[in-house]
Amino acid sequence: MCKAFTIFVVAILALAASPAMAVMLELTNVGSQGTINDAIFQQFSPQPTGTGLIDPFVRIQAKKDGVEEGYNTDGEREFETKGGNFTHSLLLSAVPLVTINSVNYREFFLDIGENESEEGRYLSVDELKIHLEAVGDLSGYPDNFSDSIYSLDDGGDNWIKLNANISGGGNGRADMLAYIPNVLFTGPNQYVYLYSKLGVNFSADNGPEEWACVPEPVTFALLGLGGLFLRRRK
Ligand SMILES: [Ca+2]
Ligand SMILES: [Ca+2]
Ligand SMILES: [Ca+2]
Ligand SMILES: [Ca+2]
Repeated sequence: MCKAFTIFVVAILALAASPAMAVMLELTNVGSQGTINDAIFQQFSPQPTGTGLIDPFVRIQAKKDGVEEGYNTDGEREFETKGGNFTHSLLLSAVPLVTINSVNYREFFLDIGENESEEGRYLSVDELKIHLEAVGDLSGYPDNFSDSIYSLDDGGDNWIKLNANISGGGNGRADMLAYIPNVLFTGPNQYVYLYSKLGVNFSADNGPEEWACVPEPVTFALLGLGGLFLRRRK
């Protein structure tokens, strides 16, 4: 009896000491959404007429299928970050501010391009970190960077599962919206750096992945938010 009680107490203590449970957010159905560390993530398929509206600020693509990571900068491109016009510095003023249920968020789009096979269509967003810095050409990640203002993995190894086929599989149409609480974007630094790592849980393949912002003013009525209109503020 005494031994059983001891085992019970040890089990309770072990449970209390274990790290917070990791979250796997599944955005594999139309309009599905969820929250990780106060940021809202939502599956989103824009109308194809949106071509030209989206302005990518970082393009990431693995050389071979697998894991890829990168971030936007005007400086040296690291990891699997691609050069050219699709990767550049980003000022906070260029990131749309939207209000959802009376809370202000900064809005980002992710456009993934995956092969359409049964397994290939899936892609995981395994890390997402946002930093604010004084200049737009930093490199040497993460040593030369300030602490992140947002991290997907605060509190556990969280990740997001995407299904590229909902938006047609390829590039040119966004797959996910990310809403990061605006209250986190404080301080004098105006350059936004978005670091992400994809493909750990579900492999990256086929075309590149791109994070983007949509120039204001645009108004969307989003599925999955109960038809709620998101007001873009000037
Ligand atoms: Ca896509
Ligand atoms: Ca894949
Ligand atoms: Ca993670
Ligand atoms: Ca891809």
